[in-house]
Amino acid sequence: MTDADRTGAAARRPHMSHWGMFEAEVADGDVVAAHPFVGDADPSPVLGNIAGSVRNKARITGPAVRRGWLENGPGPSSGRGCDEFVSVGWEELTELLANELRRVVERHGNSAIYGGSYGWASAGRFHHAQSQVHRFLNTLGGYTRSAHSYSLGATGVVMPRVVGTHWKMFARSTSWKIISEHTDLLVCFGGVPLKNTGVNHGGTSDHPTRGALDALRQRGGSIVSFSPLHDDLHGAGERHAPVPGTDVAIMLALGYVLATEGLHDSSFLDSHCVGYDRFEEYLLGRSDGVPKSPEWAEQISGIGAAELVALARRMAAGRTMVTVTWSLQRVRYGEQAPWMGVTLAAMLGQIGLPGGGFGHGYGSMNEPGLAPVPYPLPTLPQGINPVRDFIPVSAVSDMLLNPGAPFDYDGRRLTYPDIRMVYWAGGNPFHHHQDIGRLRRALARPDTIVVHDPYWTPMARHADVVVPSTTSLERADISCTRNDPLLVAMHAAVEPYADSRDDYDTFAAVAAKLGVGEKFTEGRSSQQWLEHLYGQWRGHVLADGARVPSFDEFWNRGHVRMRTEEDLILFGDFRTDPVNNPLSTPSGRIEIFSADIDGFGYEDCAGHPRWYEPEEWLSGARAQQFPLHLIANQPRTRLHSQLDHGATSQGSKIRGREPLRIHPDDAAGRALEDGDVARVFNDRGACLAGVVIDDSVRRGVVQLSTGAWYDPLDASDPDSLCVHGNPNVLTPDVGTSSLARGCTGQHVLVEIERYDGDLPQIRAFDPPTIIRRSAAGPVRSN
Ligand SMILES: Nc1nc2c(c(=O)[nH]1)N[C@H]1C(S)=C(S)[C@@H](COP(=O)(O)OP(=O)(O)OC[C@H]3O[C@@H](n4cnc5c(=O)[nH]c(N)nc54)[C@H](O)[C@@H]3O)O[C@H]1N2
Ligand SMILES: Nc1nc2c(c(=O)[nH]1)N[C@H]1C(S)=C(S)[C@@H](COP(=O)(O)OP(=O)(O)OC[C@H]3O[C@@H](n4cnc5c(=O)[nH]c(N)nc54)[C@H](O)[C@@H]3O)O[C@H]1N2
Ligand SMILES: [Mo]
Repeated sequence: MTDADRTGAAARRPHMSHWGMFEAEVADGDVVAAHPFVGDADPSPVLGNIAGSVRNKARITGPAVRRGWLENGPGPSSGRGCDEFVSVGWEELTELLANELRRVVERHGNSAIYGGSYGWASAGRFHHAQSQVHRFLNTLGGYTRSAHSYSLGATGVVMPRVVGTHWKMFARSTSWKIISEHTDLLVCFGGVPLKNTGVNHGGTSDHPTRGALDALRQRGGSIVSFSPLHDDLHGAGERHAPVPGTDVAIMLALGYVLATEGLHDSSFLDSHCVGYDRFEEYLLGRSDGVPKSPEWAEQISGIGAAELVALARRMAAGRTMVTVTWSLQRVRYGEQAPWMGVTLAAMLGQIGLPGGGFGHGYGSMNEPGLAPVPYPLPTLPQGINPVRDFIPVSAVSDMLLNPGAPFDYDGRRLTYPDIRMVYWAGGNPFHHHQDIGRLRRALARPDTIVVHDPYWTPMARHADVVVPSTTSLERADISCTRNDPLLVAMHAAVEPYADSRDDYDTFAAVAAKLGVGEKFTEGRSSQQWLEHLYGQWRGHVLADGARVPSFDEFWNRGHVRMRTEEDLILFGDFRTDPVNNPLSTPSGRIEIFSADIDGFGYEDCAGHPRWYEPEEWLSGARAQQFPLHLIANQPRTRLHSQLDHGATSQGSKIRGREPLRIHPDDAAGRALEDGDVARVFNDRGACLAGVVIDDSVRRGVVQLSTGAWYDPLDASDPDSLCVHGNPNVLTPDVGTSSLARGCTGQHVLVEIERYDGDLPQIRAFDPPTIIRRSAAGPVRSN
């Protein structure tokens, strides 16, 4: 590629973000507008954050090392997050990184490196930061890894045991086309929030959800939504606002009506499921003396018993799809909601029929409902990790705080390794992890923390070695996902900013210092890798009999269109012939009762779905002290913490703070007015947020989305007030259950009061103090 190609001689270049395909308009070395792809039916407003993101003040301008680490050497330190940084050159940085990696591996072994490095980074198959860091660490002999995701921690472990898979539920879900043509009644737990369908991991060229829901209604179908937020469903529909965290009780009551009125499909339960009898003992109260009746569920959820009876009858009368958003499993006992959702759909007997059955994640991401492509994706090989140690991803603080301690996971007893080095590229634990005070204490433990990021995120500030990465806008890549017809040429829009580098080039240089450069690069430049990965992928498509352009043709045209499977029905083959198309469960069928899970003997996850009272809920003891239920859901105005400084995200802030929505009655009781700043607190921490009074939020519930950059008033205090509104200073770091130990960030109890003190400045986007060495001695800047 020539320099002219890299800087973008043409005014607009095709590019891809996790929230949609666009053309980048460039002026003065930055992207000044992101114009949505013409083929996108409903582009995401999050595109508005891209303008100005390259030359933003929060960018890391060059390699930097924490002063305390540079002066005292590796070791535990509470200076992380408040120390100054020293600016170093690339050669010095490469040398420091290589020496420290060598020291840790030689003295403590590869399992002492935590390389889980969770995070979304950017779209693009080759420069994908997680693939790069994993390949790099594997080249050095491996690392302690992480399993599953913050998105689907509970689902990822429980659903393979129930239906034999977790990813097929979204990647091979019943398509929107089939739903809009066949579904009579869509019953959605968690709604179908359009704000979330803007996003897809790896990118997306179209957003069809809004259109599909409208088409379903036009055909005469109807939608019933359960959510504490009115706007989790767009357009007409029947809305119920339950007490948060009580969906399993509601689903049990719906099942109870089906069972007691003989509306359940016994023959489907016999032919395609195991363990219904065992579950029914519990449902009817024969095993525990408590019938899960609509009256029982009304006490728990606040939804009227008569309404539940009527809904259960309607569900049995037509073609019904039961959907559960991912948020419902990102809570304590999160394994239960998807398991009970499948069980309810199995009782209706429509799993595998057009427009009926079960869905998981409609409205959580764009992917569910989109037709899959039949080809493998171009993928950077990650090599082999010989280290056996791993943790469930959200156990990162547990691991760092408890080296050598045993823990339960999915029927196994594992041990936390003793981590000396934490290596992160493409994620932000201060965004994704719960109980930030505890996280900060955990991050004080290892000898060395390395972070690659384009921006001075709170995680970069807590690092010892800070590596400035390019953003995707500064490099060429290929993007595609398993549920989008387009393979897209991501042209570089601008030159790399300041002294930043592609992660690939950093890893290649450190690998070379350690004598394994060739093993890491296989002798290819980035451009050669793109052509190589394209060539491999092209081979699969050619074998399928389709025409595929050469790399150069593809690059000039901007994208290639692939075949997709439009009429997919989740578990359709299994329904037609369960003997020849069994599920990958021990029985080959849907496991309403799992003998394996039952055999683990966990107190917090039994052998069939059941109701557990969570700690963080409005009817529990904790609510006496903290009487509001905070929903920490995904932000409407950005992806996670990414580009929180962008125009769409900043446009929603109130006096610089993240907006918090509260019902008028709850606001009145606390003398809060629209536009006030409030202190949100519990016994774990506190943050400031901007008050938005809104009756689309249920009484007793407040909503504060994730993603405001952590901004401690006193950076040296792990429990400091966050002045910007990061809800993870409040959330519990407990794990869904002993089965999955998934993330529980969605729910937390809090109290709120008006904040009348002087408003602290927002400093989250200001770089830390950086000492630049000069011949005359150190010079401070920030
Ligand atoms: N309370 C609460 N917490 C939650 C959730 C919740 O519901 N409630 N949801 C959880 C969920 S589902 C998720 S997925 C997580 C998301 O958590 P993360 O994925 O960790 O969040 P992001 O903000 O996307 O972090 C990505 C980081 O990668 C950086 N980056 C982008 N491109 C590149 C690149 O090319 N190279 C490098 N080196 N870095 C790059 C970005 O600047 C950013 O800092 O949050 C979880 N946290
Ligand atoms: N705009 C935008 N879209 C995104 C993301 C983003 O950061 N920004 N992140 C993406 C990622 S990584 C993921 S994993 C998905 C996550 O997808 P989800 O986890 O499904 O998304 P959330 O927005 O956290 O939650 C969906 C809705 O569930 C509702 N809800 C919460 N608790 C309860 C409850 O107890 N009962 C009921 N009935 N409803 C409840 C909330 O009101 C919320 O709006 O979103 C993706 N989409
Ligand atoms: Mo996620």
